Amino acid sequence: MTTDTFEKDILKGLQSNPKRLFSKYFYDHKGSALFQQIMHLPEYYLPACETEILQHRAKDIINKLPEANYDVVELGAGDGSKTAYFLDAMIREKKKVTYIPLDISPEILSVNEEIMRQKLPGLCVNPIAGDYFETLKNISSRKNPKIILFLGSNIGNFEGEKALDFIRFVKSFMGKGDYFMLGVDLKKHPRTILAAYDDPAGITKKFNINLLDRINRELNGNFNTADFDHYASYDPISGATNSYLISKVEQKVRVSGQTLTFSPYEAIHMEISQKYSLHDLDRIRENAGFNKDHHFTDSKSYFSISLFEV
Ligand code: AVI
Repeated sequence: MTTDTFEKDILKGLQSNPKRLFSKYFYDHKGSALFQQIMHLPEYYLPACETEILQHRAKDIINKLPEANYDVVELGAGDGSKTAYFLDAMIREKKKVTYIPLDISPEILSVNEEIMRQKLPGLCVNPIAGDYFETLKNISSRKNPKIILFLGSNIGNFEGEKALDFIRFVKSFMGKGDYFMLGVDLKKHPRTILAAYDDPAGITKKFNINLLDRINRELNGNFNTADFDHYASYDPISGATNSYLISKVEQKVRVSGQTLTFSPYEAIHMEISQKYSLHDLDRIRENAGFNKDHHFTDSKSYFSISLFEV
């Protein structure tokens, strides 16, 4: 990503009505560290639920996979520490696996390789650094059947129809006998969801505010972050969790030489974290053109790892 794209996206978003920013820009160095803190918050139940499924339901998932050899391709793999549980189970079930983690960050892929070397010595790991919208092309020519992993509820950060577009895009690189394995946060009690995005320690607020700090640093901005508050809402009908920053006062802010005006209590939409029911997932699977699906949930039914079969 060039500074140009960042600048264009930020200015366009802040000049729109309603104002908006893009959560993909949360993850600079400080934002990534704050996200790690979020992952350890007691209210942010998602990682624990997904890990429970990967640890305790891996065998049930593998029972649905008929072939002996698989390429396991992971989109936005990060350090792969959760995925290691699934790969370990694959090996125990005598599957021959090549693990292909895709991530924008070469540094995190080195950490991923090291974790796999320690936890699963002998596993064949072929990392590919770059934007997975580009690097996915490299895997369609491979001969082994594929399991494409997209974990961590990352699908929830796509707005509306874009989630379905993305799943269709991934499917265009898949063939008969391949599987898409999607980690999805499920609809549940609204208060449980809201608490995950409005933690009392204020880490999620810092995570959102950090994007204003980033704009100040990289785009010569002068946001006074104390003049903004964080607000999250959850709509139990649509399943949309939306995060906003609210301007507490009327103010003018300069970014990249442009003046932006905020009315009192004007909101900037920061992020959507969409929640799905299993029924919603069945519909998405069908609309994306997959044949069948299987859902594997944790003991509280908070989270699903759903397997879509081509
Ligand atoms: C990365 N993504 C799945 C997280 C989510 O739950 O939407 C990002 C996040 N935003 C606030 N807390 C966590």
